[in-house]
Amino acid sequence: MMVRDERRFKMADKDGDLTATKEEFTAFLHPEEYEYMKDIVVQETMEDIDKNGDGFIDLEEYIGERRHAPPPRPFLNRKPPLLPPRRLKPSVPDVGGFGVGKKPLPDPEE
Ligand SMILES: [Ca+2]
Ligand SMILES: [Ca+2]
Repeated sequence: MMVRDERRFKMADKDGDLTATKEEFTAFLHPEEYEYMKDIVVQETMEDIDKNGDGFIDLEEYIGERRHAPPPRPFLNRKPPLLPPRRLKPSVPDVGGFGVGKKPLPDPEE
């Protein structure tokens, strides 16, 4: 898991200075929302499903993944507050994270 986080962090760190800007950190947390992070999303998802590590997902691995995977439990995911959970499974539609963090803030300047 540490290796994966490090790899993903480096992918999100566009300028390679090993320091995450707000945008880079957002890309790290929500790689599926960033085009340049798509490869790592696919790679991580495949690694999750590809149990025997042959680089391919066969039907059994795919079905087994779906059968044994626990249902999405947003509050069980490691996440910072006010952000919806990471969704790495492409087959799971984004349900909007219950609107967490999506509520528009009132702008006192306007
Ligand atoms: Ca950076
Ligand atoms: Ca396999």
